[in-house]
Amino acid sequence: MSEALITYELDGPVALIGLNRPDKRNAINDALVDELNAAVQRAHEDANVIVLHGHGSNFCAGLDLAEALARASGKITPPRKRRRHNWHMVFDQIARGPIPVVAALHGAVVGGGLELATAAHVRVCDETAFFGLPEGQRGIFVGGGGTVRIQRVVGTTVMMDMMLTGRLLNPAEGLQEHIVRYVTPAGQALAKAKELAQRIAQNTIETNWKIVNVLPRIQDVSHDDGLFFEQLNSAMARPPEVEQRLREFVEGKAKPLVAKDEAKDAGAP
Ligand code: 1HE
Repeated sequence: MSEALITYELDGPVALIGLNRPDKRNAINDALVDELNAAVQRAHEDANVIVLHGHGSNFCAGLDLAEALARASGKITPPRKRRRHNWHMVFDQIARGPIPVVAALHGAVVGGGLELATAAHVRVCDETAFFGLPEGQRGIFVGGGGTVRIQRVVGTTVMMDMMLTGRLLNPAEGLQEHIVRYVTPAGQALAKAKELAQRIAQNTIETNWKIVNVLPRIQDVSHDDGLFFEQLNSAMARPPEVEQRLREFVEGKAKPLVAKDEAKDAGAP
């Protein structure tokens, strides 16, 4: 049997999902999308938080261009199930699934790799990372939700420039354009992502679900509707665990909040 294109590991409440095609720079082919889909579904059953990372020297080189060529030249036709497991559906399961996802990025984070990264909720990179959208150079277009998600993250001006000119962003620029929130020294993005995931896992499952599901939806509606949804969600039934957490705070027993400038501790400028 050939080696898995996706690795899956459970570390307490955190599922580690790794892109595992390092010899092809973790380029995304149909088989990898299917395995990613299965891993994400499994994590939704097993875990409270996902860490998404790449094996080898890059996070992800985007669409598998060799497979895309084979398809464009009629050498292969996509299997029927691709209609169900396409990029949009799988990336949406990451972005709007029940649990938060932290992405650990390094090396190439380009094309579909950047689309995948921006489906995650918190993104960390190390100083080897670079971000790009080389679709223009390849004669294709983004197809993994980038027009919706990347444009929201970096804004039209930056995405337009990246797509038209092929400009690559370095980690400092990635931080400036909100592609990442944390920059670490080389080789430490995964460790930082795991640390953040363990911290996120200490929140209640219900609040994490609301954060990753309510925030992006409120971004899509009007001011009035947003306030209405917010009210509905804050009024939703509170499990006993919430009462206990509120009591801990009121009685002075809650843990202090984490230092505000911790992004700087993580190596950010
Ligand atoms: C690939 C791919 C790939 C590498 N599809 N095989 N993505 C791109 O335009 C990025 C294309 N890749 C690169 O620019 C470079 O490979 C990297 C900068 C990512 C890494 O460079 P490097 O020097 O470490 O590796 P390499 O020697 O270029 O590649 C190593 C192998 O990986 C080589 O295969 P080999 O059999 O000759 O060893 C490459 O062919 C292979 N490889 N990247 C297929 N992408 C749904 S829409 C989304 C649209 C997009 O994602 S567009 C962006 C596509």
